[in-house]
Amino acid sequence: MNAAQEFNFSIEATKNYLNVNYSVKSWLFTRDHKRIGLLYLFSIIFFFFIAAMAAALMRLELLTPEGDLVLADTYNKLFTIHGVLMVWFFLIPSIPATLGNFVIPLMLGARDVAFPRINLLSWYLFIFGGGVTLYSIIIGGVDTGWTFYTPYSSAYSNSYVVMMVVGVFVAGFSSILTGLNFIVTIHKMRAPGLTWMRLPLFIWSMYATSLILVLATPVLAITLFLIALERLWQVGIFNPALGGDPILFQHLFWFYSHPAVYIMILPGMGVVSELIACFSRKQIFGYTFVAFSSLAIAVLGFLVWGHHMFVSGQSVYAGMIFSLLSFLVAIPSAVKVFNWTATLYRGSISLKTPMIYALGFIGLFTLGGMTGIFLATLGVDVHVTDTYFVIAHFHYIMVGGMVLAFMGGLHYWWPKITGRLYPEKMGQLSALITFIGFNLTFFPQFIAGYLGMPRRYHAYAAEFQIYNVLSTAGASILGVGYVLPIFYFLWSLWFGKKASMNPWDARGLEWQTASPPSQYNFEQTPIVTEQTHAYPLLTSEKTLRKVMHVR
Ligand code: HEM
Ligand SMILES: [Cu+2]
Repeated sequence: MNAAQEFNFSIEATKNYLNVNYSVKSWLFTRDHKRIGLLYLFSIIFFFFIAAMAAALMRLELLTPEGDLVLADTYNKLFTIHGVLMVWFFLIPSIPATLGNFVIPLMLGARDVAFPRINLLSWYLFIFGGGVTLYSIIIGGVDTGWTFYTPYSSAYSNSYVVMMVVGVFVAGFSSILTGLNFIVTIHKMRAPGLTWMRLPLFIWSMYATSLILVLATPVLAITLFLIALERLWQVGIFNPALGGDPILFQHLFWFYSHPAVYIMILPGMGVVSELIACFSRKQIFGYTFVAFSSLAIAVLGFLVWGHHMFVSGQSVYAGMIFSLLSFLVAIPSAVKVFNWTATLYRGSISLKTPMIYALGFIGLFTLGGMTGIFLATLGVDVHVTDTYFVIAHFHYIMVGGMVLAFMGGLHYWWPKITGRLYPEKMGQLSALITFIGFNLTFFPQFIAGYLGMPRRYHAYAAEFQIYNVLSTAGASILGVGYVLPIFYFLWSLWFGKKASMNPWDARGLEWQTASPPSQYNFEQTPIVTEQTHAYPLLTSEKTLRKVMHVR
């Protein structure tokens, strides 16, 4: 950068979306997608830490085989708090509502999302739903688990099920509105020249995610509504005593909740595609395949819900079909993993913090996915269903996959969001601590589960203690990995180096505006002439020498 540019840049940097106005009101009534993204960021971090406290208490209880720390009933409430908050108030909104809100318009070269006011409304619905859910916990808690299985939840559980269900119901509308907003934004607000086949892969993944959000969430809303109906007015829907069918609940619930796991993982895959391209300085291998595999996952995701019901008493033939269909989802997922690997091959790789998270994602997601194939195999699932094997599997996908991608994305876009650089060494260190802590926490659970340790109990047979001690030790390390970034991110806000427009030398329109961006993102609407991840084939003499095998 020459002096004139530097000067220009510093003038631009004085007025941006963060400091155009400071009042609380300007934040609470903002229609700026970037500020709304930040509002979501604070909110989901808040919910994450409450849910993590519940997890910490559970892991402490499970340190010893006896139930000596909390009562069985309290334990049930803890895993309900943990599951409900993690799934509905952290995982589902995490990448779409925070990073997605922030970067989608920037990546498209747009001023904002299509419906800025609805975007703000989504956040209020989310907060209201979260508030109601927290209130149901404070006044007594719920012990049904996050799945609210009937007829326990609708007839027997002596707790605040209806209130918690209302909280989740309201938050669902926030999801639907966010999905609609993104779909319209991606269709209508792309900069001139930004054709579908030039879109960043993150946008493709958010598009597929939004389709699921819009199509699946209403089913959840109806299901929760039916629970309330049965519980409050004894309308026979799920309770056999009233002429209902509990299996119906499971069908409805999983028809939403299986696709919901793709709401969690697809955005993660989108982030990882961006990171792999940027930090190996290559176009993603097989761009079109990676883009369409997101859509394939979204579509297939609607056909496999019955793999959660192999032991529910559904027809054996249904079980066999669901088992087969579940294997099919492995294909588009594997396409992505293979294509990322092919991208890395002979790339000019730099192991910056976001890249470490991305590589961690690939490893853990692959392990989580492969154990998913075990669970999709009807006969194997009958053996490990409701054991810690399942807990390990979904934590590998959701925590090892999604949370790592979220952290990777947050580090990657942090300079854009705040205009500051975080301390790189600290970032690398916490990524490493997270990776190690994660594996120590959840790998032993595969073994414990395979050997038969059941889930959702506050006490267990003494033979499983060794795995639980390892797991609790791992959880403490993992906790350090999660807490460290909060400190250095805060530190960077005051003491971090000022970030330039494009500190990673990354591709994509979001890097062609100031860090942090001005209120309306771009001074002029950018015009796009090439694909987003198109890195020049060879970046430096060093790479050239490496590729040509010259020393
Ligand atoms: C911080 C590390 C974490 C630890 C130590 C942890 C620990 C646990 C434990 C002990 C259970 C209960 C298992 C049982 O008895 O059935 C559980 C369940 C669960 N966890 Fe985590 N967890 C962690 C992070 C997460 C995260 C980040 C998510 C989501 C993003 C998550 C999602 C869930 C879900 C959905 C359940 C199922 C709850 C249920 O059985 O109803 N966990 N976790
Ligand atoms: Cu599933």
